[in-house]
Amino acid sequence: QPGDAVPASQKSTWTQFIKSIANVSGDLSSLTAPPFILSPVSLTEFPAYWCERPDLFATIAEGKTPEDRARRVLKWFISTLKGQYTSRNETMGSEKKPLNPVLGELFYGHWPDRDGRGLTTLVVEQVSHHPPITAYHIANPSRGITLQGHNAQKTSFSGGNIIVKQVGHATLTVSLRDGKKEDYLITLPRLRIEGLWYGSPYIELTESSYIQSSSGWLSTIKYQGKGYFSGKSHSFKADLTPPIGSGSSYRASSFEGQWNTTSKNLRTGAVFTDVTGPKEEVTVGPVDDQTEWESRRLWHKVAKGIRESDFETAAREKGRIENEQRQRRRDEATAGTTWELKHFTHEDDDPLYERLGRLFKLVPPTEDVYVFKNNGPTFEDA
Ligand code: CLR
Repeated sequence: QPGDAVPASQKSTWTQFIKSIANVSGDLSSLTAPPFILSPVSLTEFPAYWCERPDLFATIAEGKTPEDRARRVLKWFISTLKGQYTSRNETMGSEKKPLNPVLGELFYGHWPDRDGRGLTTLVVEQVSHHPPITAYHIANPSRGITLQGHNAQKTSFSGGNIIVKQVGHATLTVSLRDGKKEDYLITLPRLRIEGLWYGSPYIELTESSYIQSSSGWLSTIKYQGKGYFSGKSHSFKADLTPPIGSGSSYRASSFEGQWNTTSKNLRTGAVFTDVTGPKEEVTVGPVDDQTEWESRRLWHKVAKGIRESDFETAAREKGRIENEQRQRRRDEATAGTTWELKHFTHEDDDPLYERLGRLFKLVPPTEDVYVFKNNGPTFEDA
C-alpha cells in the first residue's frame, strides 16, 4: 500500500514531499523532508565507498599486463557498487536523505596497512554548496594507486521515480614499475530511486557507464533492474574490450551477474566478483579530535538528534549551521572575497579527461576538474 513504510504522523508530509520533488528539478538537496527519511550522515562521507575493499584497490597494481590491470580495475569498481548504492538500505532500512554538506566541509579517513597491502588515505572536501559538489582524493602511495574525482547530481522525476544523473567523473592512476603511468577515466551510472510511494526508497542503476584506459582497454558496463516478468534486480553485464586495431591477438571478455552479490566470467564460468563477505569501513579519528570543519564534528548535534529521534534539536542545530553559512557568504560579499578551498584547485578543463576521452569518443570533449593540492593530513597508521 502507498505510504506503508511511513509513520502515521508523517504520511501527509511524505505525500507533500513527493509532490514537491515532482515539481523541483535539478537539485533536491535543499528540500525539507519528513524526519523519518533523514540520514545522520553527510554526503561528504560517501567517497569512502570507493575503498571499502582496500585489498581489491591495492591489487590493481599487481596486474602484469594492461588487460590484467583493466580487469582488476573493473572488478574493484563493480565491487564498490553494493556499498555505494544499497548500504543505507541495509543499515537504515531504506535509502535516506543525506545531510547536505556546507561549503568547505571536510572528511578525512584511512584504511590501515594490513598484510602488506599498504596504507590507503582519503581526503574529501565540499567544493561547492549550490549546486552541491564533493571532491575527493584516495591514494595508496606504496602501491602507486590514486583515485581522484568530483561528484554532483542532476535530478528529475519520471514515472513516480527520482532519476539522478551523476555529473562529474573519476580518474584512477597506476604507477608502473618502469616509471610509466596508466590512467583510467571512470564515468558513473544513472540512478533511479524507486519505492517512493511506499516510503521505502531504494536505488536501481540504469543505462551504462565506462572505464576507459590509456592502454586502450575499455570496460562497458550495462545496468539493469528487475524486468516486468523476469530478471533480477541490481544486474549488470560488463564487456572488457581490447584496444581498437590491436588485431586478433587479444579477445574481449564478458562478465555478468548482480553487483550486490556475485558475478561470473561468461566464457569460463569462473567467479568474477563476490561481495557477499564483509567490507571494511573507513577509519576516522574521534569527533573530539576533529576540527570544526570536519563532517562528523560539524554535524554532531544534528546527527545525534536524528539518531535519537529528537528532531527538534536536529532542526534547531541544522538551522544554526545554515544561518552561520549565510552570514559567512554575506561577510565575504561585503569584503569582496571568496571562500578558499583547502585541498583542491578548480580548473575549467581536465587534460587527462580530454586525452582519455579522445581515445574512445564516448564522453563530451571536456569537463572541469578539482586538482588535489597534495596537502592532506598525515594519517596515523593504526
Ligand atoms: C553520491 C555519490 C556516491 C554514490 C551516491 C549514492 C547515493 C546517492 C548519492 C550518490 C547522491 C545523493 C542521493 C543519494 C541517494 C539519495 C540522495 C541521490 C550519487 C538524494 C539527494 C536524496 C533523495 C531523497 C529521497 C531518498 C527521499 O558515490
